[in-house]
Amino acid sequence: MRQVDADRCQAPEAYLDQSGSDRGSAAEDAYPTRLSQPPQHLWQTRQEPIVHSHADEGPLGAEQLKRFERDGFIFEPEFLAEEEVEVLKAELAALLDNEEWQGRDFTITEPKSREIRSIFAVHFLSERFRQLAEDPRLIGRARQILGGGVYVHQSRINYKPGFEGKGFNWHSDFETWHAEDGMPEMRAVSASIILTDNHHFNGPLMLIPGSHKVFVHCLGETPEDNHKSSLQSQKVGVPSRKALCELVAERGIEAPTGTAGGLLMFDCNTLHGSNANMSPDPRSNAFFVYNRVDNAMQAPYAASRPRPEFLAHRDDGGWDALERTDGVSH
Ligand SMILES: O=C(O)CCC(=O)C(=O)O
Repeated sequence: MRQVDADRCQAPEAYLDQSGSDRGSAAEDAYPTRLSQPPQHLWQTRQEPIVHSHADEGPLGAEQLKRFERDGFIFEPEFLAEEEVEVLKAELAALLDNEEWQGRDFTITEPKSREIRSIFAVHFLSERFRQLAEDPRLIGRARQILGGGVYVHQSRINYKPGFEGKGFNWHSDFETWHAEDGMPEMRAVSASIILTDNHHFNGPLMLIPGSHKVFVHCLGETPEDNHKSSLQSQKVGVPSRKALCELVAERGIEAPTGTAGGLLMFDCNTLHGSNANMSPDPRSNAFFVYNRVDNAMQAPYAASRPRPEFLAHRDDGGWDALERTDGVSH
């Protein structure tokens, strides 16, 4: 077990709201979070299985499934051919250049500049990214892990230009999707295609192996329209430092790296984050989140209203970039 600096493991006071009590719905909620008081336990055990089917169903082999079950992620280098990556890179460049998408709610800029940080709903904005989201190689992996039919709950590209791209705080995606979108259970998986080489210095994704097996309760109630600031810099829905210190001391941190075209599949509850890109090299990764069809969104578990649909698509669904979220034509 690694030594940790005890002072640094204290929860920052900013996360504590001393005024209120825990949310009323916590009693029925399998995964209470966004609490106003520190919980009795830092985390609870996950209730759902991690891998729902077997290697003989393919495409993942027994060893890969075993690692996914143990670590909460697997990385497959050189998953896409070079030519496929070149086409996707050109498509990303076209998305970034499209003036129609700039300033829209699904295009997120860095907190202190106009640099694009993320573009959401890319499988609706781009035919090529739609094809990628529906690629049988990805759908097959998601179906195998989740053991049933899936749909794309969310897609995004996180763009980290050299020197300028900022980091992402530690979080479990499931924590946010549960609290703010109403995802009931841990039956979702992310497929992240790395579109540029990811190396140690350009802010690759970092994950805490094994963290998907516990649900870390987060402190701090969800502010109104939290997504407007959290997608630039997440403050609520971040595990306490104490929880992070304990999990990292026991399980460490891994950052899969490789050339463009690699595929990272990670469980919806694996804790992850990333550093700023201080290198000259850009780092862009595309993410497709597959949710099992019987895990449709309910009312948010810890927010006053659901987030806009570009963050949480439905199974039945269309989404139109030319519609505002309030239904008014843009
Ligand atoms: O792209 C990254 O470096 C972090 C991504 C991430 O954590 C997220 O989008 O939830």
